[in-house]
Amino acid sequence: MKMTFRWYGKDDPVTLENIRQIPGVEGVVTAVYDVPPGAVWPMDSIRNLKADIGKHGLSMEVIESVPVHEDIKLGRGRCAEYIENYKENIRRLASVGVKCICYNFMPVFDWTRSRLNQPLADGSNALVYYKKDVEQMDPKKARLPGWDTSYAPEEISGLISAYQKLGAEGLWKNLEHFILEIMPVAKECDVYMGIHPDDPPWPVFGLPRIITDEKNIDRLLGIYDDPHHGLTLCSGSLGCARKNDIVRMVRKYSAMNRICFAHVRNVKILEDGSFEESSHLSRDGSLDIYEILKAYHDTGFDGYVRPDHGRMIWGEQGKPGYGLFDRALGAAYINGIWEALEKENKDGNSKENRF
Ligand code: DNO
Repeated sequence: MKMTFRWYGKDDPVTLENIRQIPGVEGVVTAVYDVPPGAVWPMDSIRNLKADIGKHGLSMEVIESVPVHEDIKLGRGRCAEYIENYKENIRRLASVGVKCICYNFMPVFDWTRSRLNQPLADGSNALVYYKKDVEQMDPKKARLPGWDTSYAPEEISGLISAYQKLGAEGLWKNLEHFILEIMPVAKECDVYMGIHPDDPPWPVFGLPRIITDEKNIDRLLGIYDDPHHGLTLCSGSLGCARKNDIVRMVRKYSAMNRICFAHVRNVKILEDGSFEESSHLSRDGSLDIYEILKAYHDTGFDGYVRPDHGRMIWGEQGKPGYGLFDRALGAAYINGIWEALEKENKDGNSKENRF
């Protein structure tokens, strides 16, 4: 397991100096942020990013994300050109030593929450998804930080109706086309592509969502049978649906070598199926983080891991979900469990390391 930490580049209030001081963190997970979705990333930007990170003693082996343009997901417009650009980005990133790329195939909106700073009982603030709020939300007006802000409200309505027409099967068809196009390039470059599950894993605002459960993940992996075509297994995204047994999924897909990147976080599922993001600690949420990490350990997981969203604690102001303190506590907690697992199982697993 290689511990990493997400960093949003020079504008991130969390600095590389901060990240370097978190015990056990070897690398950052980042992206070139000033290029619109679909475009080729300038080689200079990629090299400068890597150099900056390297100066701080950290590696840049994971990119999150290379965004997939809506034309690719909708199979229309400049889809073919954007797919070629995507391949070029894979080649460029591989040329500087990137080994894993995270992406998602969610229509229009990435992760969706209804409140970004809901006070919890302990006085911290967290991201929450209250079903009642979401029913009242107008996706054309709301703006959340995970969402691509390059669309005007009029464009959003058009996109929403295009996806409603496309439906889930249409989206599958376009995902299959995308995977079959990019995977031979990724394989040749020895880059592991890890698709991020839909967050939350159910349709939102009437838009189809397909990377949602074990059945669909089996279907997804069947599209191209190679470990380079894999998952960013996000425990909190899949885990906010009660039907998903995360420990079982980790055990299964990690044993198959189909997880290249692990996002570890906890969520507390409420009675009506709403959820609040909690601290990483097992007892604070609905997921058993010890059992999840044990499943990774038992299956010889050698991929990248990062603590995921944190609450805002100790008065920190920052990017929702991505402050320093609570995520650093998450990293320390994961490190602690992992060390215990390593020491209790000294014989380890004899799998060959990929990374
Ligand atoms: C949320 C993140 C996601 C993820 C993308 C991957 O905090 O995990 O936004 O980066 O879905 O493309």
